Amino acid sequence: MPLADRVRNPALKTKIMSAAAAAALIPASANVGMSGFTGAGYPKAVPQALAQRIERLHAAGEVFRIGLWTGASTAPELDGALAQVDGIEMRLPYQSDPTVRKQINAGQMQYADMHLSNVAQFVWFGFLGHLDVAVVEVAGILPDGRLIPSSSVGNNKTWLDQADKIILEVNTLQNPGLEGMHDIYYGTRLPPHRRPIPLVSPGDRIGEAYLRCDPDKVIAVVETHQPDRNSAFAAPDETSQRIAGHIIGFLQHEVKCGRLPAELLPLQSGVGNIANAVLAGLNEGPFNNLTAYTEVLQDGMLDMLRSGTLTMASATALSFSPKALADFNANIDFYSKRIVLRSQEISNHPEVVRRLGVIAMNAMIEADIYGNVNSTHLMGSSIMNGIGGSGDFARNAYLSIFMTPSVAKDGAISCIVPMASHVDHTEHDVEVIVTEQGLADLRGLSPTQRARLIIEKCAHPDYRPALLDYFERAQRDAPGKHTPHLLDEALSWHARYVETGHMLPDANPERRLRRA
Ligand code: 0RQ
Repeated sequence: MPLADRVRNPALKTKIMSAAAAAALIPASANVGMSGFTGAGYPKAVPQALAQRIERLHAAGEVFRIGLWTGASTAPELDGALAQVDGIEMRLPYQSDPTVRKQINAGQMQYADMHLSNVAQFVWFGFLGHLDVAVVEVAGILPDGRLIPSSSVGNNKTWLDQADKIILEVNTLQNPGLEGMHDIYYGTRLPPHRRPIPLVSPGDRIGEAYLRCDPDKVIAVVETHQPDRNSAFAAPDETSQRIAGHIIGFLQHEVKCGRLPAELLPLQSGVGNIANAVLAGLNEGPFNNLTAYTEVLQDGMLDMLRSGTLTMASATALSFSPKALADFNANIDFYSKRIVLRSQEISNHPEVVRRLGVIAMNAMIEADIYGNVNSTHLMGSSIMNGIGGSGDFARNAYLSIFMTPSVAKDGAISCIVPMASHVDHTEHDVEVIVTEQGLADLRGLSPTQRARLIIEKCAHPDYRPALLDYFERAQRDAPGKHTPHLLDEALSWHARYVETGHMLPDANPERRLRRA
């Protein structure tokens, strides 16, 4: 559908301009709220034009950087382009871009890694400073100025509400059939005037299909005709298939014991290949009539919707491979009856997650023997991506499951360690830990009971003796016996890896672990 048919408001039609002209309207040091969530629905033309402008200004000796706020991760055209020209002063709340990651870890870019459900309300509270400009991708503009959201909603409602000025990118490549799939809730208020969020089932519609927008604040309308990131997923490997198998077996057991209904409870699934493999396993597995209350709808959930295993999915973003996108576009009438896209303050809302009894399944970097989980930092100090929504779900879920292969980097790293080098999810928010080795059900256990189970069920056999040795000596020598640690040794595995490239003291670096 051409731009003229997408922009149906006469006043906003007069504001159509080039991306370069729009980028020129963003002031230096501005806080800019851009759309985008896991590579979906992010602006593409304006950030690239802004990056070119910044490059020219920097070459001329001027300093020009912005505060960049989004829903979650974006793509090379946004994060990548702006980071490559050193154009980002402060990034929040989530990223997964290699250049951004490198700059953060080099200490050249500030990064506030935040629970995704908190971002919108923190802006209203005034916790993050003033929002100067919003740059939001939309699928179209109605005659009355309301906006048809794109492939993600994220924080767009808040950016449009709170920013002084708005730049709209109308993406003529997005499927017009997206119209009607969104549910934007305008009932949120500030404490002490808050009311319960009236959502009691994943498919409930509690808001409006469009984003409200004050046309007087719009300073530019720009056309984009570029696809979303659309990364492909790796085919499930043996490790992820085994992780999926353990989780499915556990869920079956829970149904048998009467702790879960036959159709389970709404599923939340994190990002990445392992999460996608678990969904593929569920699609072939024994369950039917499932629902999802999640952030990101990946290929796995689309397959489940198509097969009927999943009847309804609520999310804030669609993050598909090119193959899944083609299927989505070809069958959008079918999917639009089964998908609701919401603001991330609702898709991740603690109150709703707790009410629905969500089963949260997220990947992690490492867990310690007591069940504390690190989702964000490598060797305690380098950021990987961010906590994203994992904390919103983990703390409030009916069941919170964390998964990882038992080892990383060809076995040089154990993902089960004596003490986590960074903690995102404390032992209190983690009910189940799974690796390809097995599953540890930690519910109701004391720290030392948890430690035995995690070592026995989840650790790789090459690390199990060293973990047991640490745990036994800690029980003997630690001053406290509740969560026994040897403080001078607890992080020595990480320190050894940084120094020698392997967590074990006697490891031959050439050695490759036998596949257990
Ligand atoms: O590095 O690619 O250089 O080899 O970390 O590891 O196994 O490919 O895992 O892509 O599924 O990501 C936790 C990062 C897992 C992700 C995390 C190395 C490993 C590899 C990636 P290489 P994998 P995945 C909702 C939920 C937080 C946000 C979240 C994440 C790389 O899932 O960002 O959950 N989660 N959001 O080699 C050192 C270890 C390691 C390690 C793995 N113990 N030490 N390196 N690696 N384990 C969605 C949103 O919120 C948007």
